[in-house]
Amino acid sequence: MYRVSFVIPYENNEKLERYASLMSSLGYTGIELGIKDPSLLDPEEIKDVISKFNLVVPALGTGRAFTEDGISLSSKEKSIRDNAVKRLMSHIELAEKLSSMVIVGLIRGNVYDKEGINYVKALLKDICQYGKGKGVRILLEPINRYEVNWLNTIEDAYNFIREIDVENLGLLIDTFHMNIEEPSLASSIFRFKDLVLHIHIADSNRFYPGAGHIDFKDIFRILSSIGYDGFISAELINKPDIETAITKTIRFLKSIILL
Ligand code: LER
Ligand code: MN
Repeated sequence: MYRVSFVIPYENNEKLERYASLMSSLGYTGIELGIKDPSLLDPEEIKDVISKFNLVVPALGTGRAFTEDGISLSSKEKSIRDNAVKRLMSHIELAEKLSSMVIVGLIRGNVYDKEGINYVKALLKDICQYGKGKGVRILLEPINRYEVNWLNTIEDAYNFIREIDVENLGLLIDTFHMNIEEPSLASSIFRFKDLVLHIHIADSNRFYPGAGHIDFKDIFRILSSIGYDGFISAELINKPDIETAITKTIRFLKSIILL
């Protein structure tokens, strides 16, 4: 039995309620939120909507801080790095209230030299310590080379986590990125299983599962063999529209696994 969630970029409570209602009626148990700046939101209002539909928020996405506000942990400018830390701390504060994990994906930024890598290493360690004090786990996500220029493979992210050496930092693996970067999706999951805390699914074209050529049956076989008990969270290009993507995803999953 897997718990399934769907990633939505949070815009307002009205839309959140609409998507939460649809997801809950279809059998989702989680809704993952991509939030640009949590300090601008009322956590209690979000909590109310989520619990009304018996959903939980397995993870909070932070990438919009990079794509929309241009802030990153690797920036050469100290004020931008400080902003990235501040932003991630506010994600952690919201995550504490929602019992979520916090994703560090694009917000790490691109690196061009050793200095950039060292900034991220030191700041991520601080962020993890802050999360630890609040009982929040942090997820480092390997992302494909066309979106960010380092930590593209699971192996690279795994080794980086080992170097940082804090207990509340794990891996978020994403089938879309894996399809570009990994030699074999199933073997990579198996090799790095001890740090896998969360999974994003999308098909090879980033549309809903079943729309491309990723072998999801093979992925679920390996997840079952390693005893993965986290969420399966769909993060998609929502075409032709989000309602269709939400519906087709869970229909496909129900056709290949027990939900
Ligand atoms: C974030 O989870 C991700 O996978 C990136 O591709 C940014 O969208
Ligand atoms: Mn992802």
